[in-house]
Amino acid sequence: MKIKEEHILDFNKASLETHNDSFDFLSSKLSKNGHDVQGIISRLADFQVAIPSWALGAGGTRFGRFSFFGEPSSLEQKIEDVGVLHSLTQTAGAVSLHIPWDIPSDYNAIKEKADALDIKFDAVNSNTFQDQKNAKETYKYGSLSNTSQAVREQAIQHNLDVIKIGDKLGSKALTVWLADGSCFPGQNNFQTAFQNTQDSLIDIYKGLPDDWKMLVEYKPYEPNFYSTVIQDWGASLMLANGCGDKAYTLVDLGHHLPNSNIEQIVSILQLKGKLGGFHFNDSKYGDDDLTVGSIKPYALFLIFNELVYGMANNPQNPDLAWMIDASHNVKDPLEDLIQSLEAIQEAYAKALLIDQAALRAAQIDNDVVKCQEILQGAYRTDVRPLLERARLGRGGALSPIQAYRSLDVRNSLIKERGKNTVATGL
Ligand code: LRH
Ligand code: MN
Repeated sequence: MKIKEEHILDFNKASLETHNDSFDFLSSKLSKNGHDVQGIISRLADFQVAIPSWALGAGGTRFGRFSFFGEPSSLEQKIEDVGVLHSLTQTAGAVSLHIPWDIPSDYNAIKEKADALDIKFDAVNSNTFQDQKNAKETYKYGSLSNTSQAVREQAIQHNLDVIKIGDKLGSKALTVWLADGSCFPGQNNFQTAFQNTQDSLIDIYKGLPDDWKMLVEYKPYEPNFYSTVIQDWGASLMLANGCGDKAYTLVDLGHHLPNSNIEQIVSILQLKGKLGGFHFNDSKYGDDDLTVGSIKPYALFLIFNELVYGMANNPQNPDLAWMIDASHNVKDPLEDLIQSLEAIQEAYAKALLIDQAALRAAQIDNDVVKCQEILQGAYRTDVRPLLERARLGRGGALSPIQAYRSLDVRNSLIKERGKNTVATGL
C-alpha cells in the first residue's frame, strides 16, 4: 500500500484556509516576539524519528493480544507501513530493525524499497532476551552477564552478526538492551554479572565499524523483578565509558522508576557527551510503552527543553538517535504511531519557543517565578500550525490522523493482506 501524494493534496484542500489563518496569526505573534518562525519550521521538517519495526502490529501482554487485521507479515510490508506513516507525517523517515525478528531475505530489494519511500535504516537492535530455535545455549539465566562463557560467547556472536546485518543496510548504530538480571535475592553475584557484561560489551565494541555507535539501553526491571544488570543510566554510562568513545547511553522514557527526573538525566548525559539517543513512549506505572505524550506531555516538553539547550551548548555530544519504542494493545498501530510522532514534534516546537537567554538570566537572578513563566509561556503556545506548515512544505497531510481515516488506509491494508496476518515483534 502506498499513499499517492495527490490524494494527500486533495485531502488538505478542505482545511488549507483554516490552516493559513491560524498559521498567519501565530507566526505574526511569534515574529513580533523575536522568534525565527522559518528557522523553527525547517528544524521541525528536518526532525526525523525512526519507527520501531517491532511495533507495526498489535502488541499484547501475557493476558492477551487483540489483532487489528491487515498487519504486516513481512519486512517488505513493514517498510510499506513506515512509508504510509512518512507520507502522511513527513517525520518518520527511518526504521529501526530488531534482529532476528526482521532479518532481510533480499538486502538489495529491501534497500531499494526503503530508498523509494525515502526511509533510512537507523539503529539495529540485538535480541538476547529470547532463545532462538536450534540455539545451542539458553538465555534463561542471562546473556552477556551469564556465568557460562559459552552463553556469553553465543550472545557476543549474535551482536556481531547484527552489526553485519545493519552494515549491509546502511545502519550506523547497534542498540543493546539486556533483560539480564535476577528474580530473587542471592540469585546473582552483582559484581560478576556486571563485569561479565562489561567484558562482553568490549568484545562486541571491537566489532563496531569506525563510524558506528553502540547504544547501551538501561531498564530498572522486567522481565527480571529483583535486579537488572543494566538497571539505570549510571550503569549504562559506566559500561559505555568502559567500552570507549563510540559507546553511549540510550534513554527509553519508560525505563525509569516513578517520578524519576528524566530531563536532569538527559541534561547531564549531554554535558558528559554520552547521550546517544531515545526510545520515545509514555507510561503511567511501568514500562507501559504507551503513545508518546499521552500521559506526561509536560515531562516530554521539559526533556526537549534540555535537548534544545544541549544542542546549542554541548558540541561534545553527538547527533542523537531519535526512535519510538511503543506497543499497541487497544489502538490501531499506525494511528498510535502518528499520534506519537505528533506529540514529539509538538514538544520540540514548544521547546524551540523557550527564550533560552531570558531563562538563563532569570536562573542567574534566582527569579524562580520568572523561570516558570518563561517555560510555561512556551508550553501554553498552540504550536500545531507550525507542525502543519512543516508537513505541508514536504507534501504531508495537515492532519495525518484524519487523512489516514478518510483515505481508509486500514481497510485497504485488510483488503490487501487479509485478517490473519500477524507481525513479528512484541
Ligand atoms: C525493552 C525494550 C528494548 C527493546 C524491546 C522491544 O523493554 O524497550 O528497547 O529491545 O523493548
Ligand atoms: Mn526500548
